[in-house]
Amino acid sequence: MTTRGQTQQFDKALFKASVEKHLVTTYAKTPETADSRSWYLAVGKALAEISTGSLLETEKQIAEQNVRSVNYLSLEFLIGRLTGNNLISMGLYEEVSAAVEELGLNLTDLLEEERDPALGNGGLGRLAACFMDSLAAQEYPAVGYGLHYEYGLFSQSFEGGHQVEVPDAWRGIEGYPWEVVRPELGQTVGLFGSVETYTDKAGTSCRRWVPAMTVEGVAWDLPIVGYDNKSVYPLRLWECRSPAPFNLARFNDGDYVGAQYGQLEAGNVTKVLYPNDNHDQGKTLRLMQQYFHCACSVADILRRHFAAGNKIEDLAKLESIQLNDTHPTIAIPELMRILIDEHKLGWDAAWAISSKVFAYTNHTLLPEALERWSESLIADMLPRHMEIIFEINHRFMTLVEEKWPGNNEIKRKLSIIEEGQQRMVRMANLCVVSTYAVNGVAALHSELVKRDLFPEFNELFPGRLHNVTNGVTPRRWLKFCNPGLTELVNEKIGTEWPAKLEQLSGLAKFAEDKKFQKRYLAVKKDNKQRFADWVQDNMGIELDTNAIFDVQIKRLHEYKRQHLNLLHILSLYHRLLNEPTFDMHPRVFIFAAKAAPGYALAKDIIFAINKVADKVNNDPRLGGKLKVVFVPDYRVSLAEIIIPAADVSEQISTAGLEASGTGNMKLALNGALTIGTMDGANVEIREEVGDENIFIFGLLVDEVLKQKEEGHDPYRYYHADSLLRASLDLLNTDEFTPGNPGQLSAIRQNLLDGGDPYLVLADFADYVKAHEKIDAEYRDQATWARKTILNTALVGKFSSDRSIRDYVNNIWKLKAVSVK
Ligand code: GPU
Repeated sequence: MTTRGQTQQFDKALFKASVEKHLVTTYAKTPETADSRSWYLAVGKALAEISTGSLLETEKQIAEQNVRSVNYLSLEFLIGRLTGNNLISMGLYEEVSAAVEELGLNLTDLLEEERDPALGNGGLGRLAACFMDSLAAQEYPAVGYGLHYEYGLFSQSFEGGHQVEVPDAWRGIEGYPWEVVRPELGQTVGLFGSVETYTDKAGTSCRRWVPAMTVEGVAWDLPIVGYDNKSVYPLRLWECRSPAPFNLARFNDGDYVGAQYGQLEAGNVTKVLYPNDNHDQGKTLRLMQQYFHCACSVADILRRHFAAGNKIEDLAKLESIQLNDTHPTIAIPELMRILIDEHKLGWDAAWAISSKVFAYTNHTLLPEALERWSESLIADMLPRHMEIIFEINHRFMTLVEEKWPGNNEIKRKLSIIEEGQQRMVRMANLCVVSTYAVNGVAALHSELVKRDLFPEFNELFPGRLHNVTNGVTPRRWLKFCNPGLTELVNEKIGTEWPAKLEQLSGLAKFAEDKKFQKRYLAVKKDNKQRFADWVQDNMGIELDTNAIFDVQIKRLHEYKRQHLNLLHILSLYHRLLNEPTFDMHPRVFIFAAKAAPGYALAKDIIFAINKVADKVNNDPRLGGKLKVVFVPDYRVSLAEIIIPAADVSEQISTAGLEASGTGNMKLALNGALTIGTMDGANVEIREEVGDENIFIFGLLVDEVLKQKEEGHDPYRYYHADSLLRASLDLLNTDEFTPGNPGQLSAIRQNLLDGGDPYLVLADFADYVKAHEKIDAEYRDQATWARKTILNTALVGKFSSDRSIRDYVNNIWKLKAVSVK
């Protein structure tokens, strides 16, 4: 692994001594008795010692310069393993590799001991992690604020093909070596209670919240190490604890268990990450998590602001707060409450600040994902916040009345409060009304936000709605995960590209170069072998690396259409067995996906793919042409070995429903060709790589809308297309569930009698055709090589460094601070 100039002072002997010291004093092992995990922990702690020093120094220098920062508020940060990545950013990969070798250890093996901190569900949480990496790499002052969940996203295993969820104690018993607790940053957070009116010293009548209980927020910092610089930014995660260890009075009364009860309840707030992706569950404890997160984070932002000697009036000049989806929206009324009730600002003065501090990113158009909280729930838990939300809405309705006099229909539509059986607070509406910038996450998505989701808001607040196309960090998603390709790229275009991904375009001129093609394909082959070995070791399935590795890795969701992929596999199975002239290049279909525990159809799809895999992987009639692998427990560290091994990237959502996608970017960067719909960032990937280097199929957004309007009739497709019919009907047999017909029929049922809500059947024929084209083009290895090289060369736009610069230039207006 090649590294850039090291950015930290490094003394090998001192480092080894530090590792051995931590092994003994922190983890109570001797070099003789230590296992691999203890060594990993000790190495992690020795490195964290270096990064924590830099974190404090960065905090100090930024505070001294008193410059504008962004605060990224997110309920999820799916950071993945830190050790390998931080070593690359610190420029210490080779040095530490050599140091641990002298201790008789192998760095690659040690890195495998780290559990992924799975503090997110999928794309939204992973984006937040890439953004923190890019902020630090480019030294734009930032703090990430999240929650210190005791349990991250569940780990997944399969029993008889069914998903089983196991709690994810990501910190282990010893704690995570990279985290450092910051007791001096603790916060107290109120909950429940009532609002009272009182008269202040000046004789003015005021409102204030009297909470019924409080909980404590404990800050844990994880280091976000800047690539090739000296900046280390905090990812600050709040843990909820009870204020006192236990109730002493009751303890002394002898009620020992009852006395600790309060403590158990407070601990529940940050006990576990809600496992829903693109879906709002509306649970009370979730609202409590959101408020706890926001209250601690806003208080910490204000603490920093005042510690640097600033006045409250200058808050919007110095701080921007980015809301990652609506999950942290309650931060808005929380800041208003503090400005009005604690700093005694009038409404207009408070609003002038607050409405210039917050900005909001929308990540979905799916109605079931748009958060709404019942008024009664908010009023109960956060009575003062509910008052403030009503006041924001009241003033907003006045604005709407001015713009569209007498138009009650528009008022009903735009109102933050949704009337009905029980009144609901629409968090997205609250965000659009109360922020200075709203953005979608890909060009198409942002257009749809303007056109379909918030058209009137766009008229009312011209210029507020933006686009910032998502991106991914090239450090983790090329340099770290694909060392073979990294070396090849370095040789051709130098070593600056991990910080300047546009430079990859310099590879385009080698796309036709036979020697380069051979080496590029050899790297791909090695990566396929690395993954095939993993599958052999962990799943006992043998894979042929000459086959096309066709990859769909993402959360399991109907709109992402893993079942369309499955139907295509069934069609190949059917043709191999029934069409004597049918031939295909060997194909391995690779899936990885978690389903939300309560999402029945998603779990049915996992079960069906697993059952089909069992059969086709062991059916001699198929001549080894068809393999299906469902890799359990999808997570960042698995993506790091699947992505470099992929030939084909499945991005097949119903047009208009995938806001952006980011896996599509990682896969193209690593040389997989996309088969995809005109959805999300696929549209922009096509623009960059050219129509001949991507396989686009399916209905366009407006065709989808039209078909839904006119009434989509799945049976029309079923009767007209015999291949589709044969594929669907296989789900009703016991072909894959011997002796148990009907075990897979829920999917068929949903597609035929359930109305096929995601238009799987409408896109099937075109999808099959696109796959036939892939098959033909893969057989011509020179053509394939050119296309895959051009994919790597032409996706430089999708670096999260560029996304962050877009935010900085158009929304946050930050200046970089170079830490000395
Ligand atoms: N996304 Br809302 C999630 O991963 N989870 C969510 O709850 C919501 C959105 C994703 C989008 O589905 C995906 O298209 C996008 O690339 C990603 O957020 C980051 O913007």
